[in-house]
Amino acid sequence: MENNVPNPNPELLTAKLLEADETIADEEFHHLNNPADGIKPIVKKYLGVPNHAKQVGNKIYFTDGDASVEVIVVTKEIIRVRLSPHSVFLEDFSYAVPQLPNKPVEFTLLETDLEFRVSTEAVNCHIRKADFFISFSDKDEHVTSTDAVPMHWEENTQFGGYYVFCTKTCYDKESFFGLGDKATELNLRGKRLKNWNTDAYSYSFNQDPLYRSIPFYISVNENIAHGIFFDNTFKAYFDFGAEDRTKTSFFADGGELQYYYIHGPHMMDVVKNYHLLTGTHPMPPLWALGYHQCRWSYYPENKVKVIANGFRQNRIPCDSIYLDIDYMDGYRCFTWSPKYFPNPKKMIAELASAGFKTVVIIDPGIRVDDNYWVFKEGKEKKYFCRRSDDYFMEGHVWPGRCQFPDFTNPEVRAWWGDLFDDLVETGVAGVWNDMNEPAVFGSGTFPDDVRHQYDGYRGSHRKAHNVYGMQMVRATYEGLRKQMKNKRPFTITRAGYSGVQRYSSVWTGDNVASWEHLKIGNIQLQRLSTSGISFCGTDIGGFSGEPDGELFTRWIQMGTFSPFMRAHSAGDTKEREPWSFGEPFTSINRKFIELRYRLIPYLYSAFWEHHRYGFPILRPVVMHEQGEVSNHFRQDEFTYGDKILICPVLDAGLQSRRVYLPKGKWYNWWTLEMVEGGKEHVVATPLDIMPIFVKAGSVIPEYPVMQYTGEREIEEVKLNIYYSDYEVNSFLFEDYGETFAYEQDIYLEKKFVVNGDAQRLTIKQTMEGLYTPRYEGYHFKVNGLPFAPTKILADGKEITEIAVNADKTYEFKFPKNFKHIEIIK
Ligand code: MIG
Repeated sequence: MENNVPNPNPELLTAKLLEADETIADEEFHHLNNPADGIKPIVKKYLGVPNHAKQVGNKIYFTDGDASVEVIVVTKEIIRVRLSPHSVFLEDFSYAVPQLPNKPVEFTLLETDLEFRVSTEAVNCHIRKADFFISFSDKDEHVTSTDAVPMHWEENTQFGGYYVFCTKTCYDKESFFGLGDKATELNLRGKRLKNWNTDAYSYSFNQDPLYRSIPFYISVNENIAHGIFFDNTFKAYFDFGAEDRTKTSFFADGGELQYYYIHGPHMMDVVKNYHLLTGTHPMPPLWALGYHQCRWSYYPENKVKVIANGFRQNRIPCDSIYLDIDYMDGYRCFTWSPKYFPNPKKMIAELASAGFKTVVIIDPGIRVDDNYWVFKEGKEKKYFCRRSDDYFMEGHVWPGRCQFPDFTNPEVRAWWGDLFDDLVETGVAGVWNDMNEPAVFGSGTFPDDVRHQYDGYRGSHRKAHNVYGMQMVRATYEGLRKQMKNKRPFTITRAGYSGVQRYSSVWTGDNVASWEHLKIGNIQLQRLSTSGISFCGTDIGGFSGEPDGELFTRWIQMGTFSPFMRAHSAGDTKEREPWSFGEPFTSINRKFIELRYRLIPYLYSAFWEHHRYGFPILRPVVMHEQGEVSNHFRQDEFTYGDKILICPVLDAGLQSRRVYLPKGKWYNWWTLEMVEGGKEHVVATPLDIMPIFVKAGSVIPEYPVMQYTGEREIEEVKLNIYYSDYEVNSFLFEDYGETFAYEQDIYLEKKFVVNGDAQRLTIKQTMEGLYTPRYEGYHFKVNGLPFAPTKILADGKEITEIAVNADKTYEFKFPKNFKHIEIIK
């Protein structure tokens, strides 16, 4: 094959890319830089000239005579591209995308003098004849993405396979988002990042890689967004104009060069289509949306009870308590310390009767101990990972010398899932998976040569490393789901790969009690949410180090609006409960945790929008207004669902701060003042206030404050209505909150439409679904009315009991099945 090298010197470019990365083996580095020293230089091969196109169903193959490119029309917005150096494609298998959407899509294949072109209703994929450049354009022929160098590869003489590279043009004003939990600015422009799951205790700003690998990014350029999902589990790199400001590259140490081009034009379309490929979170049990209290560790049993009592005595709502590694017997998974927890079933039952769910940690390392049944079974069944020369993969973690189940083996996953039967029987409601990068003391992780079954597709640890944690939590989730019958399990994991959201929530790992980390966490959660993982949270307060009362309270405030809300701290820190800092902190923490509980129906509805329709729960400002380039650099404000905008207070001693509001009208949650969006506002931020704004026209549902979800039967739901002079839709999702009945359509989806003018405000309700909530009525609170009402008509009947408040809000009640309310001047 002739190497076709259109770029003046792409060798050099790649050499530079490699040079900057210490993790590419030294030997190769040496080759690249000393091609004349007698060692055979690495040969980088480029796609040649496409001479041929062949269509097989929705797949089109192009070849230069030796190498081939496969283009699959997945949907009208999604095109998958795959390269094979010698035209032999691997069997299609992906942990991220269990199944490609398989609705037939209309497309055309066209050949001109210059190119081959695959077109759907929304996208064109161009394959240029001169040089095999692949580019994409929208239906107006506007090019959104184009190769800057043809796709290329290098043989890997040690493991087999290839190092694979794709380099695209990076446009002048192009911005980049996504990529999971990266602890850096929200906009990734100018960054070079790596995906390799890593236990990153006390990570710092810009430290990379961290715990998860999400090889998905979103580009926004000239108000058009597209996404690239590089579904490759090997150690992978992304360069967004860092090496060369005109180029964006993604490349990996092995596997196929395979990526999905996902067309926008809006970031939201890209995220929804990424979810179409990789799935969404299942509906969480309602209690998991409450406040969680964690610590390394609460033990013995009595300490756990003291903490639980502390919540009830302080009247601070809480739904769950976590048991970290010390609950086990010598850190052996699936055992209990007879000394600290002599009767776990009784303890868990007592906690449950006080409204607490118990969540326990489970690590992947299994202690090598022939008297320990889990080890014995795993050994007998050959379930532990082995090295390439067949000896077991051994490493030290908490229990001492350990072996590790190969979670990429479906039989091992089923076995692991069944191991939870005792824990479930004991009453455990949720499982926390830690150390599953996998982390090993000393060496960091497994050596590259460890073998994995990989669901029958075999591979070394190089291929399985980034999915190990995801497959562990998958085994956990599937096992729990089976054991808990029809109840929704709760799982949380530290490591993950794209698609992990189908099995778990995540937290951002071992952060630090510092203001800087509050800022990092704020960005990480927005980024996770736009990268497929909406059910996410940080260790509130910071895992290591000591927050003061102010930092802890500001963190609780932000955490109130994290889809997953949990305080956690390392074992060597001072007490870290919401009342540990005295007043005024305790009261403010209570006020915010209560707010969390009040807004549970709103969050739950946002969760449904996520689960069912693929919307992220947290949405950075750029997702609302991507056309405005200045918004590409805003990373403090975000919306929680689509109606509530939050701007956390991220510095000590701050009495006010600037908050940008997207265009439209907003209400200050605290003062009810109406403000115009499309600009920044200075907002007062005394310690008990965090800026919260509600979109005009919203209906925000609210539950009464309870000490835990389900403490009492809900008698009525409060609907906070915010006047608007244009039409706005809101949703409320309701169901049993703990079963999978929603999969059989047992739920209720309510839609509210609010619209007003100078004379009236109308609220309409429609609903769909098979569920009937038990409460009878709504308690309406109408905010921001520009007139004093003389009459309120509900389904034609006049409402006579109206409370008029000093702040010009109006309250009244009406049965929950209303269709039409009119508030008249
Ligand atoms: O080596 O289980 O990130 O949340 O408390 C430390 C003890 C292991 C790391 C987790 C942290 C957890 C801790 N774990």
